[in-house]
Amino acid sequence: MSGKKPVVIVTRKLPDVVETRMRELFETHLNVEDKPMSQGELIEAVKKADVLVPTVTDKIDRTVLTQAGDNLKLIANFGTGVDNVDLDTARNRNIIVTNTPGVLTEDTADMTMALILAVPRRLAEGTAFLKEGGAATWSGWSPTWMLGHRIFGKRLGIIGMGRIGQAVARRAKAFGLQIHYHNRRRVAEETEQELEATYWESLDQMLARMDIISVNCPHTPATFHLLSARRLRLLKPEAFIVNTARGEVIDENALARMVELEEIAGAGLDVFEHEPAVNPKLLQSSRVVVLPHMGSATIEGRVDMGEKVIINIKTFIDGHTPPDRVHPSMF
Ligand code: 8YV
Repeated sequence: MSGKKPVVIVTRKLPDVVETRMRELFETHLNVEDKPMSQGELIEAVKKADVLVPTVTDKIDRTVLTQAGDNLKLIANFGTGVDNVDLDTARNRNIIVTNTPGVLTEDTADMTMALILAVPRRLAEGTAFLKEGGAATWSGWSPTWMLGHRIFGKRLGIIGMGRIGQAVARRAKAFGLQIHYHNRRRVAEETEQELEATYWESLDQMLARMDIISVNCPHTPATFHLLSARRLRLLKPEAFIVNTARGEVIDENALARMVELEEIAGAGLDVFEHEPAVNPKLLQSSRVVVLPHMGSATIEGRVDMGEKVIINIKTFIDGHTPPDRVHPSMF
């Protein structure tokens, strides 16, 4: 790559300021129409790119990677989760993978907290009532109408106590929730003390005792359907579940069935198992608040993510280890 600008193929439209800077630095191929690429188009891209910049909507699987040209040396993912990339095949082919950790932590934690508030307090139902005809017939305040559930004092069980999980815990603590968590590893004692967090080695035992569950772990082979039908049944029928991580962590069909049978009080979902498809049972239920994968969707967050992608590419091109290099063992 010496001398020549590297060919960087970006699979989706990124914020203007990010695209402009990328064009200054690299021979950048943009996707100005923002149409998600097919697997065939991704294969064409990896054949000619030195660097690929994919997003969560691109499956950079074994089939794609085994057809990559020898020039493909870096996959600079625009996103923190790298479950869209086959990390083992990338490593075997000496392709470095980077992600964008840290810069979307606070935005994603805000969205998680928004769902923790929205579902028990029936925010979406109230809005829908007024906007979808109810304003004309509403007879005014009533002492027993639209009652939700208090969150103050309730038990929040966080699955995955990494950066985002901890940022959720900080917010939830300020709202008077009691913090519980399950994680592969127990977090540092100071962190537990700061968050007044109780560690549960057994996920099953934690699930059975929580009022609200928040999923904040990455999707990996080990966390696929971590919340299986069996585990979902451990939840109290009055419990709520919130997921801003990855849909694949929950058995979505099992959850949809429980929602339908009213075996769970409600759910707040920003992510789905088969995105962009959403189980119709979840869409139909007034107990479920659904968002179209908006956790990190702030202009500030997306520009910061772009900046991280640029730094990772530039550092790599300059012959150094990119700051956000991902190793399969991290996930
Ligand atoms: C990103 C996300 O916007 O970073 C992540 O892991 O889930 C999203 O918020 C998306 O992944 C972009 O690729």
